[in-house]
Amino acid sequence: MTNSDSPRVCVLAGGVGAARFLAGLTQVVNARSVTAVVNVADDTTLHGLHISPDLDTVTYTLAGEVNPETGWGLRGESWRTMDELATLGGETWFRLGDRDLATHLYRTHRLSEGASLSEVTGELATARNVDVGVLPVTDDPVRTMVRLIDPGEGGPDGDDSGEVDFQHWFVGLRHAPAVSGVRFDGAETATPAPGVLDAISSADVVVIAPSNPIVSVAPVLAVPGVRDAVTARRETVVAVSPIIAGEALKGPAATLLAQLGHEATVVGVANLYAELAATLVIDTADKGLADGVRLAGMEPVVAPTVMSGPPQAAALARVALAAGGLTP
Ligand code: FO1
Repeated sequence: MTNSDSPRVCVLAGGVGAARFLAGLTQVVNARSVTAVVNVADDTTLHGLHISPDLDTVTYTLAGEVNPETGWGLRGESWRTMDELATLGGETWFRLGDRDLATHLYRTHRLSEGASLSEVTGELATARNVDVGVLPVTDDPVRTMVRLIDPGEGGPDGDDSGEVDFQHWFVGLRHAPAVSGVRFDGAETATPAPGVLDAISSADVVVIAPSNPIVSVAPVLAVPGVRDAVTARRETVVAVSPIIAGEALKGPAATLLAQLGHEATVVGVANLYAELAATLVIDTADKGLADGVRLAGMEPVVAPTVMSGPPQAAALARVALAAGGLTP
């Protein structure tokens, strides 16, 4: 398919689930007509390096270089730098592989030269021959802060506020402590990165990827202008539920939904997305909840949603596009 006759698709993306969906989508439509608008609120600074886990997960997956076991990081990774750092007594709780480190060195250096995060992201994607447009939702710093119900004595990292940044909770504390709230520090004053609002408005279909609604999709929508741009074209916005039979395939989405007072089912997801998207793709395991989704204000489309491999991811992409009125 040439670029000109390929439908334009914009995907609001978090990490692993979104990356697999995008890889499926590029089997169905021309990669050059796809734009991923990616969460940056998981970004963190370690060893003086700017780390953007979701941007890297999307880019590595589309490049065919992602570690297939973890879904993040690079395949064929080695850990000599981490081993050496451990010998020095350095911080090794967040594992940065030797190959992966090159990305963080490159990004941090270019940012220090004055390049924007979106420019650097484009350079990293081009270097890996990724044709999908990979855009951070914003070039400004936005960080997910997680409030813990019981931060323990003195709180995590000696901070008695009870709040930690996303990676300290997710990786450092293995997302074990219960959560009473999340906020997206910096979101109110952030502006969408160049091309983000246009990608959302001009796409034939917008897909909200099967990512965590609370800590992956919400921080994308929290950047001023993004939610409005999505809502304005609601009829051709399709969300794919990351919750299947009350569980997330990966990560703490179901637990977080429940802890923050939402129903940890496709109906809970529909309650969160009804204002933004006309259609919710739910797994066949949840077909009994289709009426509940409809009552929440979204049209349910029942299909297999587990992306166990490239054919399943491509099939899910086809379902999402058809739900948005496209038949590629
Ligand atoms: N996840 C882990 O569970 N442990 C890690 O040590 C870890 C390191 C890491 C390094 C680079 C990167 O891009 C991602 C990494 N992740 C790690 C994954 C990441 O924390 C989360 O999967 C995402 O932020 C959630 O979308």
